[in-house]
Amino acid sequence: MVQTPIKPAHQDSGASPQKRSKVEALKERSNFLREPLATELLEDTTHFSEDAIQILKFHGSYQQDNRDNRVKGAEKDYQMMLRTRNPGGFIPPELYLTLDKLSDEYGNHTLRATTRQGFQLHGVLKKNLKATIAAIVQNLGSTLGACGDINRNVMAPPAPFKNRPEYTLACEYADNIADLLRPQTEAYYEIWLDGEKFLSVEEHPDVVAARQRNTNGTNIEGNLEPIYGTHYMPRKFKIAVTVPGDNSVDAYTQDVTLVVMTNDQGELQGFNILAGGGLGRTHNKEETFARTADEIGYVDKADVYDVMKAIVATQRDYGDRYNRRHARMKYLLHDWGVDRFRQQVEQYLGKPLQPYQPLPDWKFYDYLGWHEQGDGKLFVGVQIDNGRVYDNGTLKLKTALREIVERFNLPMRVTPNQSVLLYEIDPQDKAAIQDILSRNGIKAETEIDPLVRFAMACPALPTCGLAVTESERIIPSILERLRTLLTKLGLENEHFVVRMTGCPNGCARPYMAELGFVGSAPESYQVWLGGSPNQTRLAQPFMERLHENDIESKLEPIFVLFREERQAGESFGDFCDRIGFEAIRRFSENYVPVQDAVKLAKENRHRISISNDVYTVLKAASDREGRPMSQITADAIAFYLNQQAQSDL
Ligand code: SRM
Ligand code: SF4
Repeated sequence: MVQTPIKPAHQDSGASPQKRSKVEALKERSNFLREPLATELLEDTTHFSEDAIQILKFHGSYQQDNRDNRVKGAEKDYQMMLRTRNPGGFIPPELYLTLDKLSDEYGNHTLRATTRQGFQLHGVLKKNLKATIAAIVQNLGSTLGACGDINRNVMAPPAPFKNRPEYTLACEYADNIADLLRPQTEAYYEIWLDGEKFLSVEEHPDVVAARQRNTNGTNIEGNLEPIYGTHYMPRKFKIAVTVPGDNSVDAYTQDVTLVVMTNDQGELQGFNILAGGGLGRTHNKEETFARTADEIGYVDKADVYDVMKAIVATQRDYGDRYNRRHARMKYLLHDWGVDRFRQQVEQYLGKPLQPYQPLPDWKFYDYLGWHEQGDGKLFVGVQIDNGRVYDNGTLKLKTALREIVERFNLPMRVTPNQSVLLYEIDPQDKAAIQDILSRNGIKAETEIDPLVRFAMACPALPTCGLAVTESERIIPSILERLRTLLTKLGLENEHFVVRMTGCPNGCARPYMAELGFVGSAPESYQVWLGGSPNQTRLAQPFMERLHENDIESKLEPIFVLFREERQAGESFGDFCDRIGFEAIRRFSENYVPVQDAVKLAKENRHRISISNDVYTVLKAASDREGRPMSQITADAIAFYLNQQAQSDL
């Protein structure tokens, strides 16, 4: 067996010599992702061993337990989570209907749209795992490489515009790059499909040729996995392909983002490259951090697969295989700097990268609601709160999506914001589809509180083994409380990007939010402020532990300062970034809460009479500003007295 040439991390980073991480040895012993998984799958047990769990991840599944059902001394309620790999979020109708059915047959009756445009099934028992994966693959899906130390689901803007070639190109290249970096081992088909190989579409010939081409050591000669080698990647690896100006994919958070560059005729010329983004971190471990990607350069279209291989080879050969906390490519970029990273990529590529080309400003799009597709057909974006597809009282999202896909045979694209777009809609079917949505309680995008619309939360409890706090289950009530608070402060029309996670791993990308909540202790969150509405700037940690009971009292002063000192049109995140945490802290320390101010005013109250006209004006001002009439009166009198004092001078 030809081994991956692993360069010891300590030779590059100056760290002290140490042992390669345990997962490296497991990958090496696994016989290309087979063992001990294949053997343990045949055993009549409820769960896999620690070693098998690591290999299982490469097949798109995590072993979990329902944490709500933990009982001291009893075996955990083991269950598997499955994640699909579907580049650009593409889900053909037969796959959606299969997932929907599997969730009822083997899962917990819900589906979950993820932040990387996939679907997850939760609650699958070990004994049903094979049947579940087999059904997914037989219905044009896959879970191979959705998790594990490997290229993950490749993202692309979900909008299915047919008259904007750059969008079609982004999806096409997301597909092709996913194919290029697909593991070549047959283990997946052997284990889950008894050796039967299903491939939904033929690979593009350029992809096949690029995979075999060994430019300057990008391939491991003689290895079954020419690009990855025996040890696959040091850690997970994430790629997005987008179009200029469309930041629906959170371009700065990926290991690599390619930006499709076209000429005025819409013909593909090449790709801008961003690299080195990543969000996972650990509380109180300063050496771990969220990082935004750097602009690396530009390549002509002919070089796109080779440059992707060059970047992968750089991380494969120089990424840290000793310390998994330091193994993501962002740390290589951080430790080396952009110039050294670029030089290494150029060495594998065999030519220099060209300068990064100017781009328009980035914007975030969620594509909810009805849109023209550009070829006479329509698409509709349907909001899924925090990605959870289920029937809940009068909101019957699961029923609605099933009925629409079943009746109209529509494909969908999962969005990077945990929602879905149904497309290829004949305009004559619009009314019937809208009727199904309305009948099942699904709000039009204009009826959704924008705080809710632009928010995201990770699954956290009860399925995620790493969760410290609630996230998906608590965020609806937190958003409601934020809305009430904002309304009380006269900011009822305000909204900003809120993202929440149950731990610092960053699955709902909270570090790019304008207001991020990151689980830091039971019922408490680290608060991040200052991200931008278009997700181009990293937020910063403002508060280490905010207990969920203290949300109003701690955030009220920040919102009041925002109300008083924002510039025209300035967003909450931009405001926090401009004014700085020092100013926010100073203001918060001296702040008298609105309720207390009212109480104080009541205690020292003396009655005066005013005319009906003045009362009407005062009342209108109070409604408009969301402040008590007593406060406005006090301000007006203070202003008057101040003017008098000035004129007396
Ligand atoms: Fe994630 C681990 C869920 C996107 C960073 N993530 C996990 C696990 C599998 C927990 C575990 O290891 O046991 C979570 C399963 C929870 C559950 O019950 O389902 C989990 N991650 C998710 C999803 C489902 C969150 C969501 O709300 O949709 C997302 C699945 C995406 C997909 O379809 O592939 C998801 N995870 C992300 C993202 C965002 C992204 O990729 O755009 C990040 C931050 C970006 C990044 O990778 O830097 C992310 N997840 C992590 C990390 C920290 C990685 C690191 O570099 O330190 C972990 C833990 C780990 O890998 O050790 C993790
Ligand atoms: Fe689990 Fe943490 Fe990811 Fe949330 S952010 S899903 S708690 S790993």
